[in-house]
Amino acid sequence: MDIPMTRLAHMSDRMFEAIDSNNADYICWEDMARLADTYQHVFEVPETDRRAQALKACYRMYWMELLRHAGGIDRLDKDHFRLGNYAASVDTSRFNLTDGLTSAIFDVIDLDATGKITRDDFEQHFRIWCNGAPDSSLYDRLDVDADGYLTRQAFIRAMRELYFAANFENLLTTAF
Ligand SMILES: [Ca+2]
Ligand SMILES: [Ca+2]
Repeated sequence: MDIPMTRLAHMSDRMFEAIDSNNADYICWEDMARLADTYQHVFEVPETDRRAQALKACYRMYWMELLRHAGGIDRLDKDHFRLGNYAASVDTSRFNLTDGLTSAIFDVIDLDATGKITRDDFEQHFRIWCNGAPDSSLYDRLDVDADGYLTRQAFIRAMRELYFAANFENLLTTAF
């Protein structure tokens, strides 16, 4: 399948680089599991907390979906990862991949269960994926009502658009 260099492909490649933390040029389940562990560590979620377990279970489902779409292999290089993400994103027959995973991530970030995450929470999340803090204007744009918090819905919507928007800037201004 020939996949155009869409926003999703771009995000997939950035994700691949973050997940492939030992620069092996392929990722396996252990790499994905380590990512879930990183969330647990960064947000200081106890091992026994249901939300930490749910996040790992979601990553496991995500991994199984990627393998299913990539076809009979148990590790993924960057192209297969991109193909898997693309196929999984258009196939809603199993579960809504990004929303389910994003919601599990939100639960871990929102450890005090207020239903909202702060700028600090958001920036810690961002650092798991990127070197350094995000441009502070990103949070300002996501926190449309400027109350200092992102709700679950706003967070899920923001992640959805980061993945799928061909033109993230334009969509941000029209979607909220
Ligand atoms: Ca909170
Ligand atoms: Ca807000």
